[in-house]
Amino acid sequence: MSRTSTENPTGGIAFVNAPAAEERKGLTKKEIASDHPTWCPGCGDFSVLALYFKLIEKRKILHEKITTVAGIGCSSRIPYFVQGHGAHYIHGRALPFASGISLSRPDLHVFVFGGDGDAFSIGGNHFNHTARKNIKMTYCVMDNWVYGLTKKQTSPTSPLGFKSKTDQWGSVDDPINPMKQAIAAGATFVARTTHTNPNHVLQMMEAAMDHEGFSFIECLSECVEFYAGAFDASNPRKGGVFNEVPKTHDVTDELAAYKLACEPFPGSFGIFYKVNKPTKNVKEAEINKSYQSKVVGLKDWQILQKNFDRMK
Ligand SMILES: Cc1ncc(C[n+]2csc(CCOP(=O)(O)OP(=O)(O)O)c2C)c(N)n1
Ligand code: SF4
Ligand SMILES: [Mg+2]
Repeated sequence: MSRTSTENPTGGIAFVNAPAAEERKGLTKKEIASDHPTWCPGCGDFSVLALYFKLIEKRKILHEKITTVAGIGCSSRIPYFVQGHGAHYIHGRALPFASGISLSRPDLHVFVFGGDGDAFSIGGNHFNHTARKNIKMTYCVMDNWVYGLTKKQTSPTSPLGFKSKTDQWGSVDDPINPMKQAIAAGATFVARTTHTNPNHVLQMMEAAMDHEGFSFIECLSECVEFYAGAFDASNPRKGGVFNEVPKTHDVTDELAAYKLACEPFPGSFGIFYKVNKPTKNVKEAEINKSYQSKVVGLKDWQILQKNFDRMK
């Protein structure tokens, strides 16, 4: 058994007497599954959670290398069901919280989960800004086209005519298109999947995790209680069609990605857009490094004083 030195660039936690990561076995589902999920039987969110466990198992991600963050909503309950570090945070505010984690601990895989309301209503501005800043994390939005937790209000992705407690005569507002929004906001990885195709969900999660930057996945996840059948047209077992992004699609072509995003439902599934750009994590680390070299030997209060003097 050896002592791990975590490659944490900011210093921080050292796991005394823990075996080195390479000597340790990956976690099993039993070790990472927490409370029994409290979702309604048949809810699409079960599938997303199961595939997240599979990802952790398959990629041998250790407890101290992963964190699971969410906002508020049925989908956002995920961190409760994962035996690991994470936070069930404030409605719509999962991304700023996750950004803090990512920027201070770039060695972690930061996974953020949430719903369409959490991501695109109350959290809409955070979505745009986290995407444009290209902060390294994976954001999986479990889109069920409705507010599930609060029992059926119209969400930003509910289609026109959707009858809910807030639109009793049917919604009259054009829904947002998460894929168009993610591309336009500047996300460097944009993918689409559906809970009814587990292999595909895992494939997208792996690709997103491996992306150096802000990776966004829209995962259709049916709310069987308040919007049953919403995604049948994308499910071959219900007479629908599941079309993958054509092999000829150039994922670095923003306009081509936009065209895919404009296809009528059920559209295509897969990676629409993926480009490499420097992350905020890297850019900030460079600034920190260069500043640290200028304040060698100074005490904290002296560094603060220097900053205040500069602001005069
Ligand atoms: C500041 C704030 N406003 C409103 C709420 C009430 N609220 C809780 S979850 C939710 C929407 C959930 O919808 P979504 O994000 O789509 O998640 P789902 O339950 O469908 O998975 C709302 C409006 C809240 N908890 N906090
Ligand atoms: S209300 Fe809908 S989204 Fe919430 S747990 Fe039940 S089926 Fe899932
Ligand atoms: Mg929802």
